[in-house]
Amino acid sequence: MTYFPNIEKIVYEGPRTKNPFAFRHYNPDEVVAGKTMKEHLRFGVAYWHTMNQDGSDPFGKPVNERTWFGATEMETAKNRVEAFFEILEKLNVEYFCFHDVDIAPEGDSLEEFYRNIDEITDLIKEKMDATGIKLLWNTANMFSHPRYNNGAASTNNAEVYAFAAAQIKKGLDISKKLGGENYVFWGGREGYETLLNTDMAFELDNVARMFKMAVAYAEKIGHKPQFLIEPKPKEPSKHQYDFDAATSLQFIQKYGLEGDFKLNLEANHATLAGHTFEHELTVARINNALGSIDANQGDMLLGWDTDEFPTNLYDTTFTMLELLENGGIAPGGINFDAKVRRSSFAMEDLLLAHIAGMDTFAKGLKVAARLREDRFLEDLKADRYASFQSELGQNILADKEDLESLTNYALQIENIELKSGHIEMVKSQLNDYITGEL
Ligand code: XUL
Ligand code: CO
Repeated sequence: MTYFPNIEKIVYEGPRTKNPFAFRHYNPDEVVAGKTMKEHLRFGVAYWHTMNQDGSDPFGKPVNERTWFGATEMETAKNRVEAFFEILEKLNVEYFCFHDVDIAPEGDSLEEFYRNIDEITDLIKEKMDATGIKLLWNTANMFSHPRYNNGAASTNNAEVYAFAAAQIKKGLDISKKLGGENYVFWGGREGYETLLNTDMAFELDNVARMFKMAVAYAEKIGHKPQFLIEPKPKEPSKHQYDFDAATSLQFIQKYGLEGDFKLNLEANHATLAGHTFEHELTVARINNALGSIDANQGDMLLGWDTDEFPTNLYDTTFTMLELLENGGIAPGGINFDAKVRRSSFAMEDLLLAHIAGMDTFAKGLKVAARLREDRFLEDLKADRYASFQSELGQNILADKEDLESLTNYALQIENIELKSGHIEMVKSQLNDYITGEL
């Protein structure tokens, strides 16, 4: 059975190819900056956007043409696995990610949900074994069901808290079964609407308590994936507790979770928080917490999470600069948390959209590697901070100065010479790197 009979496995044909079902930049085994592109990029496909999106929006009915619907929900779920692995194989990606509810119907009870998950993960495991494709991360969807109206780990209802724990436990069991390399917590409903009825300290303590239970259970079953918190400032919660990288790091540090948790950063979540993605990546990197990324892009004119496929070369270049500076992203990866636009409703768009994202990242990697080879930003920064190479600067950095000694120095200064940053020139040179002229 094939769901994409007219599409062959996507291969690299170079930037001049006219074939839309070919990579123009992503050449998996090509070595860039000492590693293959495949090793650098560790691409993952998101089950939810690829297999579960129907193209509907608050104003319109489903539009996506999909051929995997069966007579029952379980039949559809099984067909989806089949189609999903065909997509993964044809795209030549190594990884995938899913929520529990993406892969199996919830049924009428927790037991039924567990049974469905077991049956579907058996199938997924077979496919993984046959293809060598691996699980980047899974997670529990603790935000769609009405029971999570007031949060999951931050709920006001102890029974809802128990239900969330049961979903996480199962999530870790299947992570073990499938050899998941990471496990993600995105707290869609972990936040609040108004402080009139919310005890913030109580809720945050409970979220940390849940995370610690997850770590303890992972240790108990002998399978400890890298745990990741995925920050997002708003939507669906008005005030989300994991607002951005800095807020999430403060939470991780307050509750002593540094050893077990890093961050899964998403581009569109960064822009919703009023940051560039590279800002978020840097905050995580300098705190040794850059775990994995959800690759997508937002729309400057819209105020919500549009989850578009990443096609902006500047953004992917800046992202890859950070990943290279981080020494790579493993055991994390680049997961396309992105969905095709409502107008891209054809089956083949699922492949074309991923090809676009993969090529944009591959090209961004090449540009970033060239920038690093030429020490373009390194030299720029070295020049900008050059005054700290002076005797005074070196003394400050060696903690040899204090307020009194610096005051004595300052009293002798007649004229401070400031240097121009020439930032417009820098941006123009960067354009030449992006267009390939430098
Ligand atoms: C929501 C989002 C999620 C997480 C996983 O904005 O990004 O899909 O990545 O729950
Ligand atoms: Co995400």
